[in-house]
Amino acid sequence: HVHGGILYPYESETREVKPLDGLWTFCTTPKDQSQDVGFSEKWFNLDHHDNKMSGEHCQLMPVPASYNDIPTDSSVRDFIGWAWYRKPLFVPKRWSEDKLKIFVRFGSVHYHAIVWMNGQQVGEHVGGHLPFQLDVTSVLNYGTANTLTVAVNNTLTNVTLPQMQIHHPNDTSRYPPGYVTYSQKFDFFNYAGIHRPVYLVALPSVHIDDITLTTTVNFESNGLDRVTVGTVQFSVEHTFQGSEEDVSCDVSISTQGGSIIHHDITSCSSEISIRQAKLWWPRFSHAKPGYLYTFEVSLIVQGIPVDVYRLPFGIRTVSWNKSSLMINSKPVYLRGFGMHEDSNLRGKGLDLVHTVRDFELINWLGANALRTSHYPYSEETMNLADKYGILVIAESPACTIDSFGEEILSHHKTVLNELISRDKNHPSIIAWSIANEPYSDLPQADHYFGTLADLIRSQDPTRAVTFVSSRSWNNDKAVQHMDFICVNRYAAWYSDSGLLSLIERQTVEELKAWHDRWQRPIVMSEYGAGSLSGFHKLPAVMWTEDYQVLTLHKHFPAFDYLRLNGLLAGEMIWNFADFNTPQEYIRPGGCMKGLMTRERQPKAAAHLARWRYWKLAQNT
Ligand code: GCB
Repeated sequence: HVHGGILYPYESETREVKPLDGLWTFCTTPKDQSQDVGFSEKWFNLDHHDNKMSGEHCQLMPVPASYNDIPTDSSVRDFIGWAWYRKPLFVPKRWSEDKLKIFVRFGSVHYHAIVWMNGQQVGEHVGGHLPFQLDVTSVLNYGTANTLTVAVNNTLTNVTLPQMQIHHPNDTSRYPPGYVTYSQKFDFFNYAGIHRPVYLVALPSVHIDDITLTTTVNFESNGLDRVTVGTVQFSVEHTFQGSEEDVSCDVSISTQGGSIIHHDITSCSSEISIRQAKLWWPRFSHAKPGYLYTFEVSLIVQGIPVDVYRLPFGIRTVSWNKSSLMINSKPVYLRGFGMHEDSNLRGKGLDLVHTVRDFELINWLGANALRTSHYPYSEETMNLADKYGILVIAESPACTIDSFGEEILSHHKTVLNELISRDKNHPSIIAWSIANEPYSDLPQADHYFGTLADLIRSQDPTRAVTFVSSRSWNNDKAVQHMDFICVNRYAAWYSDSGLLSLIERQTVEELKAWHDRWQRPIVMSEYGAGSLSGFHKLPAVMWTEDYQVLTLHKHFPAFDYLRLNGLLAGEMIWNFADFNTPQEYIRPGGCMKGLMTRERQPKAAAHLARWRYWKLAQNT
């Protein structure tokens, strides 16, 4: 059902975008009814006089947002199954007169979504973190009212990403008959709903369907000067059915300031050289963000311009050797953190206040990198990473997977294809992470990760392939397929709890062993300690801000030793901010390893990280 390309819905003179965000009707399946009731009673059908999407199980719900934390009732917070959304909308009459193609586009819906327009099913999508768009041209009522209905199921299983287990306890002395419980291995709350913006997108019937841009950088000598030459290879896909000879592309490139530095009418797959190119990287300080050009293309069919799209892009290359990652052939040392899309009340719903605040804080901290742990983040986040000049390890939603059968493998391939197709043009993304902390010591992990690494390389040979291991350097079966290796370790927290004095020795030994065995760049992708904001004790104990500060501080000499000996390519703190998790006795209301509180204010450790990262910024 997913349409070919999935370009970001920018408006242009030929493209109209109508946001559908706002308050929608929202209903969970009533507790005493079967999960199928919405389908058997046809809640999507408008002809019903007794519209079932009203009553006690229904309310108004903001979109985008997770539905879980907005009502005061734990039955919505903990709801598992089919939830229903509905929104009335109008479509102008001129949209039918202009013979447009109309799509409804969802930034993401967690997890399984089925979509109806005016009672007709128009498609579905499985996977909670990536966009999809469905053609609704033939089912819309032009010049009058329409109804959009979405059924969303957040049930996760052994063949979803991430995975979750369903239990049917049969001890009736403790559980009522038919009782079901769920357990998940991944450490973040399974927020659900329509998480990202929803748009109607009106495109010309023949339109630009996809654009792929890749860049290379060369240095030419020009007498005494060295001239930077950026090359942009582009390929523009379109929906014209006739002969390719009738199609051309009017392409221009403009600078950040808006001056046009290249203009040509060419074939839709070609190459452009930019002399004295401004590279996207490095950014010298937080005042100088990543440099973005604009690629503008007008699709010309039989001599007539039909569609215009503008794509921001940066010129840079990514490479690696056995000890370093390199941008534009220069080693770069990553200093950053893993993050989460998570905030108070909104859950995983996109909130641009939070998204921009996060990037302001990333700058304040002096970080240069982040990992989209443990799933693809919003397109808006990726656009901001490009603008702020932050390096991104983009992760697929495979967190802590422990079975590697053909069904999950095939879904994992689909997800990686969708991720690469969405994000391939972002200069910020330097690597694709296949998974976080899988059971990669199992023998099946070899075939599973080998297959996925090959798939990624065939789709995108311009970036590195990695994954995040919590296994050991001598039993991990996935690592052999990677270009660089991410390792998570919690010295003095999950192991040798409270024993801060062991951190330096253990960190050096551990990371050195990985490098010695595999001879690839190593990134410490998680380390840290939980702290309750405002809780202090001296001498420090676990859960105090003081202990978190010392935990980070004790790692720094180890990192410096490794870095200066070519054994470490980056350090990433777990986590940027506190975030919500399932209820567990090791989680006092969430994972508290944030440098920031969940409200995005600094804890003591944030000041230490800031001091460290700005110092590294000067020395590396
Ligand atoms: C990990 C996981 C991360 C958890 C973290 C923790 O290893 O990758 O998802 O949040 O540990 O704090 O337990």
